[in-house]
Formats: sequence, structure tokens, C-alpha cells
Amino acid sequence: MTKAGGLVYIGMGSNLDHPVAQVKQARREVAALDGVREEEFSSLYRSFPMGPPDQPAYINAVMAVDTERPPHDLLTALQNIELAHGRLRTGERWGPRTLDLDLLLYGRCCMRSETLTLPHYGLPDRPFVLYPLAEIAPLDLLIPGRGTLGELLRRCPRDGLECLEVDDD
Ligand code: PH2
Ligand code: MG
Ligand code: MG
Repeated sequence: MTKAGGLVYIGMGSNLDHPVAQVKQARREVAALDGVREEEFSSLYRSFPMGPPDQPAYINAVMAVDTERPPHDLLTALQNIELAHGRLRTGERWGPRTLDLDLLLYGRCCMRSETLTLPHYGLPDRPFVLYPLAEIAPLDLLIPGRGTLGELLRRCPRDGLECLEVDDD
């Protein structure tokens, strides 16, 4: 169990170079990190791009892990996985990407540093985060400073978010 209590939730997204395969591979790589155990993995979802509209649809999912690794150390490990997937930092805000791994929640931890804000600032109003999260987390999950997951979900339209067929692997 994390020192802050509760699980760590990681948001995954991809809209370049076989997004479904990118996300499935990232799941295996996160689960294989030292000191990290997979607890849950949501369905895959297809979502309209938030940001510049002239980019492909995204595949999104959320993963729950249990870990003793501290937040910044885990963030670095996730960024290394992004880089190994050919992630380029073009500087374009919300531009297309091969793989995005966002630390959404780290138990009940609240922090703001230059590189990491917890909970993730986009969590409260992004359907492609909240709906997959609600598949694997209880609706009474407390999002520090924001209320419960159920409350956030009620205020968040699906915005065309589509759950893909389940295929177990
Ligand atoms: N991520 C972004 C920008 N826009 N749009 C969707 N649908 N899904 C994402 O994961 C996403 C996005 C930047 O992180
Ligand atoms: Mg993101
Ligand atoms: Mg990111």
C-alpha cells in the first residue's frame, strides 16, 4: 500500500502509430516496473481529441496500481516508458502523441511541484479520464479537493466517448 494510503491511478492515452497496441503494451510495461503491482485495468475507450481538432481520435484507459515508489520516482519511470514509445515533446499543447501516461491520483496525496500536480489538474472534467476511472474505482472515491468521483462524473457529459469491445489479454 502506498504511504499516502489508497491506490495509484494512471491515465493512458495514444492517438498515433497504432494507439490500441500502444496502450496495451504500456499496460504490460507499467505492470513490469520494479515495486509496482497492477490492481485493475479499465476497458479501452475511443475519444474525440481535446485540443486541436485536426488530429486522430484517442484511445484512452485507466490503470490502478499499488506501489511503494514515491510519486516523483514513479513519474520518471512513466516518462521513460513514454520516451521508449517514441514520444516526442513538440511543445504543441494537447497535440498528438504515441503515448501519454498521466499520474492521476496517488492515494490521497495532494502536491504541486514544477513537474507534478496531484490530483492531476485535468481529472475533474475529462470524460476520457472519469469514465474509465469509474469502471475500476468506487464512486465514493475521494478526489482530494474536488469531491467524490461520483459527483464529478454526474457533471461530466460523455462527449462522444465510446467504450470499445472487451477483449481479454
Ligand atoms: N490527451 C491530451 C490532449 N487531448 N484528447 C483525448 N481525447 N484524450 C487524451 O488523452 C488527450 C486528449 C493531452 O494529454
Ligand atoms: Mg494527458
Ligand atoms: Mg501527460
